[in-house]
Amino acid sequence: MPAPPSPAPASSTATCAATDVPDLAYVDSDCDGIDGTAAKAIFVSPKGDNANAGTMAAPVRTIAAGESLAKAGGLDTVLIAAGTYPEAPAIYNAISLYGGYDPDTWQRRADLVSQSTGVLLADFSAIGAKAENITTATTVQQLTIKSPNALGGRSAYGLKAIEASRLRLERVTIVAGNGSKGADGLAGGPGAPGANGSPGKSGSCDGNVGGAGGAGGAGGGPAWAQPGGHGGAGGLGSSPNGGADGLPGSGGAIGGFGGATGDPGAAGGHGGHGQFGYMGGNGEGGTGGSIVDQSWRSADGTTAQNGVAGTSGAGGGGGGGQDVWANYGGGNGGGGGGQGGHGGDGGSAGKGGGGSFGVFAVGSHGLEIVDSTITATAGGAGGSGGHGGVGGTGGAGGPGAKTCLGEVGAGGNGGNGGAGGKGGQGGGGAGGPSYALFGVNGKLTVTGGTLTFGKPGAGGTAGGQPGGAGVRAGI
Ligand SMILES: [Ca+2]
Ligand SMILES: [Ca+2]
Ligand SMILES: [Ca+2]
Repeated sequence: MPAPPSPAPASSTATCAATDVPDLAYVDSDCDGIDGTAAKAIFVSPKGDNANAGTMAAPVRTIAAGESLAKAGGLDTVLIAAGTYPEAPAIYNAISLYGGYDPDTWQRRADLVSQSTGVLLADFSAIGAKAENITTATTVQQLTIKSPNALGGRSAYGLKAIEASRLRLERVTIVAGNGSKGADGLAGGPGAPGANGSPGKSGSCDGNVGGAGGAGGAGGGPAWAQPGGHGGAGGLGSSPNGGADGLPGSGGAIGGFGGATGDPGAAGGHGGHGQFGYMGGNGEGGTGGSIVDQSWRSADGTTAQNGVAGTSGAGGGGGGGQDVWANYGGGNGGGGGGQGGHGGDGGSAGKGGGGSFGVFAVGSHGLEIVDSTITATAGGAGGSGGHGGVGGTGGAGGPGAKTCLGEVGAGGNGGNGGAGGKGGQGGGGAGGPSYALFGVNGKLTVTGGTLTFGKPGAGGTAGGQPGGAGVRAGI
């Protein structure tokens, strides 16, 4: 019969376990000198070098390098000494991150801060850390994660969690930077001015030939404001008909009546003026936003309407001829009406402002947040819509001719075109929101800790709505 095994010494092996997971009581359960198992972890320190092997004696410098070594070595633990890391950690499935270690002794304390500063991405959004596809239990413990402020109307995310259902945050501090103001819309261009009416042609004292009416102002192509009315021709002394009436303008301006034949012939009437165009409608302001490519996009405003063109002036009437036999005179031509000014272009829309999100989660059902401090700061304001362009001035009516007025009638002046209307102001963008926790398609579990949100961004003029704000929304 074999002898019974001798009892283990009471001092050491009885209290040492086979494994040691880093925990918030910092218990060195396997008695290897640190909280955690030194032989099965990668070490990261501000005093490290990425050419090192990542051991306790030879740590690496960056969290990313530590994670690479853990992956390559089939390890699941990265221990991070106190200090600052200018990076945005990617949190990988089944590789846990533990901060709060003394960089010299690798002892762990509550007052030691291991902090990453985050980065600004190429699209100008800011991110502190990103966890994606976490399907196996993965822990981030005693780490401080910050993001810089976003730029270019983009959002700042402390932690972006995409399908990170098995992620557990313990005593983590997350601070998202400010969302950025949305871009203002561009001002609309001014409307082109209307063309002037042409002067009437001169009549004659004795020639019995009336002057032609001036052409109405025209220009800018078929989509443009209607041309002014043509001026009436001067009458013949040998005819009882008198000068011709000017043609009406586009908006109903009445042409000047032709002057009667006589001695002297009567003057033609002036053409009526066109009307002012009216202002284009403002664009609509943005409200709320949506998730696009796993990021927040506050709603933009819409572009404003263009101003409406002014209407054109009518032509002046032709002057009457002189009806004295053998001394007949031809009346003077009326001036053409001026063209209406084109409307100013509407201003373009303001863009939505960026939000500030402590944790932004998409499809992360079951993500746990324990005794952590999550802070969102200010959302960016929505951009203002661009102002509308001024309307073009109306073309001037052409003057009627005024030759030999002792014998024949003057041509009437053409009416002026109306000025174009101003373009509307573009709609303002929605303000960026501020939420400590925000997301879709998932449900987070929060135990203890502190959740704080900041001031949401104001809506841009005209009509943009402010962003939402709160401790948590959607998750
Ligand atoms: Ca432990
Ligand atoms: Ca240990
Ligand atoms: Ca005459």
